[in-house]
Amino acid sequence: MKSVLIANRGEIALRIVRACHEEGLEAVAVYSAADRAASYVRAADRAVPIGPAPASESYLVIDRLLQAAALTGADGVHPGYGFLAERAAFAEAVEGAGLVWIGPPPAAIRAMGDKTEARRRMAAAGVPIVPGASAPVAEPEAALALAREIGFPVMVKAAAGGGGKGMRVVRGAAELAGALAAAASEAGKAFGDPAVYLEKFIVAPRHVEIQILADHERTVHLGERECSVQRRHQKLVEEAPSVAVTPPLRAAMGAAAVAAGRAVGYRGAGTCEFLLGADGAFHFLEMNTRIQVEHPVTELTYGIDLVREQLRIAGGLPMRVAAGPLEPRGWAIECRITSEDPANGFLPSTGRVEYLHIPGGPGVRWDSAVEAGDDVTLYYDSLLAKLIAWAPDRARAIERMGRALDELVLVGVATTQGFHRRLFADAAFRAGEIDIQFLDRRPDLLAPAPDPVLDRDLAIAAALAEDEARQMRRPVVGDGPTQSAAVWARQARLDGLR
Ligand code: MV4
Repeated sequence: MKSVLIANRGEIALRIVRACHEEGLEAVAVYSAADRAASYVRAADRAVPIGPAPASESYLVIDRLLQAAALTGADGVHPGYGFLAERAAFAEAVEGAGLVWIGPPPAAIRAMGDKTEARRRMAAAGVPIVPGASAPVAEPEAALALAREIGFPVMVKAAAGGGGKGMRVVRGAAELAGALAAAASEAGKAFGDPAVYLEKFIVAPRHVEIQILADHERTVHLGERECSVQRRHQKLVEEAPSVAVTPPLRAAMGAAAVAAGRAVGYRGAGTCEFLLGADGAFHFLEMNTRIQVEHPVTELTYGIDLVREQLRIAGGLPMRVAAGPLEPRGWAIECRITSEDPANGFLPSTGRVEYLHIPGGPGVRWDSAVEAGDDVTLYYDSLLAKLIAWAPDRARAIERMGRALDELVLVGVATTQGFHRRLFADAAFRAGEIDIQFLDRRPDLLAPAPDPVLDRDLAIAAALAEDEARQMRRPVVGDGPTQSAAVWARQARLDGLR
């Protein structure tokens, strides 16, 4: 492999460009009309336009991506995350075109994409799954019998699902038929497959996931990431390791994730998601057959560049991971800085990034392709940047993140920065008392507290700025020999204030 086409955009495209360059590979970017001036495009060695702004007409069009590879002579394709990353048909099309697919075998993607098949395969491999059924159920009578066997509360889930769509909690028999119909209808619309199945509902668990890496010889795990701080299935903060995972639990969950990978013939980087109960019991939820957004916290605690390893493995090289048990070193935390407005129910915000000051200094990593002058639109997901802090322990990683959040200045669009500052100052978060319902209990963290003093100061600043802008707009009259020095001086002072 000499040249990699990156079938993605934004921060992950830039992340892959960087890994390609360190591996001595050429990087080929693709871009929609909305991304033609993007930094990741300039960072690549070649770049190919693939269509208009909507992803359905650009980043999701398999033929255009393969044409871009043919045009540039790229011989590998990295899908990043999102878009086509977990479409087995795309992996097959890439391989069918004689290119190297930088991802797991299509059969592994397919096995894990069907949630009931994944459950059957995991159970057979000895991976603990959530108690429940591993075949779809359609009839309310059959579902009721199953639910009574499992015990309420149960969860109705889409067989083709994942990520929270087509999911319903059912607390008693009376709600079951309605939930079954609602979940099936939602699943049909979202995935083109109305099949649903039942699981025991696990109350207030943590979301803990295990990173695995597999080459042609070995399958290893790189410990856990704690991803419980989320809102409506959108992760906001991830950390490694987890306060809830002891070394023996890490070994057990790691062994389960390695068994999961082996059971489907996995290769490359992948992640097994688990629910971890307060009692320390863990249950396999699903496997993500891609590099994930939150991969940097694993990189920083295990000293491994996951994207470079993906490139090596796809190229047939062995992964550069020591034999024998690996251990996390220190603590890493990631904040997802998105263009969502906490003051407005996390509604996506748009606009131009007018000014950007990027945090730096010891232990701080900034993964982003956003720069001042960029327009933030509604065409793609709202992730602007990942701010990652590493330190020898969790308390210091939190201090460091607080400091980095203080340094960050992003003007022009509303972001989640303020939410993150409140979170990192919060006693419960600092004590590690988090589970997947944490933010449901803490609306106070989600929205900024009203601050009359700040509002007054902002009103004064806005009035002064408006007054200044008016003065700037007033034409300077009397230009020519009669122009007085005082007018020139005044104009110069106003220009200097601009
Ligand atoms: C669950 C669950 C509780 N019990 N399954 C959410 C998305 C999908 N990946 C699976 N999800 C869940 N499945 C059982 N049997 C709770 C969730 C869940 C969740 C899981 C991980 C991270 C955040 C979550 C938020 C709400 C619900």
